[in-house]
Amino acid sequence: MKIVDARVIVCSPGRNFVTLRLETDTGLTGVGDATMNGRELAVAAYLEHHVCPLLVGRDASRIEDTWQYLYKGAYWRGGPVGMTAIAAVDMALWDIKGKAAGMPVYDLLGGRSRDRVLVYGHANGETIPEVLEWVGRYVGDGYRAVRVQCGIPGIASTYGVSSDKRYYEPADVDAPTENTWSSERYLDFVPSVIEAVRDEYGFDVHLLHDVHHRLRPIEAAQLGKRLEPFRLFWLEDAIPAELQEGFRIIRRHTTTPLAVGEVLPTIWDFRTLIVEQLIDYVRTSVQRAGGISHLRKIAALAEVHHVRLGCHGATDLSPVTMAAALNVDLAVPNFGIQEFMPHTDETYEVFPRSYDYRDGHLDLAGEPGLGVDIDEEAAARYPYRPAYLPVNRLEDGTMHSW
Ligand code: GCO
Ligand code: MG
Repeated sequence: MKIVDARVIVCSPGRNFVTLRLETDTGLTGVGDATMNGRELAVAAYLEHHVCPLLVGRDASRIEDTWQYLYKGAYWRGGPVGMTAIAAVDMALWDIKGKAAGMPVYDLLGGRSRDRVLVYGHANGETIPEVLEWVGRYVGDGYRAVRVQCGIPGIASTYGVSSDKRYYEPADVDAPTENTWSSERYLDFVPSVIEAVRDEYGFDVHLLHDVHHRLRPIEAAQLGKRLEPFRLFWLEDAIPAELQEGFRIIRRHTTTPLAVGEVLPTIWDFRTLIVEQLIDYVRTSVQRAGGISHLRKIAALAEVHHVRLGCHGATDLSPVTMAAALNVDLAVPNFGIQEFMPHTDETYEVFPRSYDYRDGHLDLAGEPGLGVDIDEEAAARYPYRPAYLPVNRLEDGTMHSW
């Protein structure tokens, strides 16, 4: 079965997505997600100029060999652009293999290890009463796990807090927005937010919180310690992910579970974190970490060290990544939780999907392949628009992680 066409489709049904579509001489097609928020065209160009020409004529059934060919063959290995491009190819090839076998990809990965996939939703608000209201709505919608983010008094805008509560979208059209940050104000305030949610809703719902790479290790250690009584499911990206040794400091001081890795693309980026058991959840995604072939190796290393998978699932990962993630989530033994932010109706129009939310969980209908596709005619109605993630400065103007 040979690849006869490899096409990159860039569209913006509410937000930008980059999708790879492969076609084989048998007529079977496969899709992969290559979206990198705020830097979309870099991955599109990498695919168009350096990957697609190499794919035409290759045997579509050789998934692992193609992965190794693109990873080792580039010489300049790793990195988010290259790994996202490889991920798209890998997803599309698993999609084709599943269709050729007449099986959902999770069956090719060993079959279901569970009946459905636990997800968490995003509750946020400018103030504690607004946060409580939104946690209540998620609980009312059946969610068993909710991420909680709140505006910080004295800071004009805060990560994770948006006016559109259902479809959080941090990317801005044209130029990056400048935000201001104060770790001191944040640390003074955020424990009271989580405490208020526990007071109102008790301990029956899992609570999660995302620091979004903003603290120093000792600050993160202090926060983890102060949040212990509220038993978070996880504290996410407490410090920048590249500072792996920093997690030793956090771990030494707190038993609050730690999640990290939505920006980490390879198993080598996770090695120290997993092997030294410095984290509890791996947060990367099929799309960031080189596709299903590579993510399942990360998951297997994590399994050995009793670390669980909690894949990134923000709206900048297309429904193609969500479908691929669900196939992995259903199959691996060490699944923890899946992030889920629903896409807009326009996005679902472009990407017909076979997964659905019900009662705090997502599940796939069991269609052959990944269980998702792209409608190219619909995609053509939503042309690309330049968009950037915000940037962040401290109150004195110093650049800080966003
Ligand atoms: C999350 C993430 C996202 C990122 C976004 C960047 O935990 O969902 O932190 O909200 O900010 O994916 O593109
Ligand atoms: Mg995050």
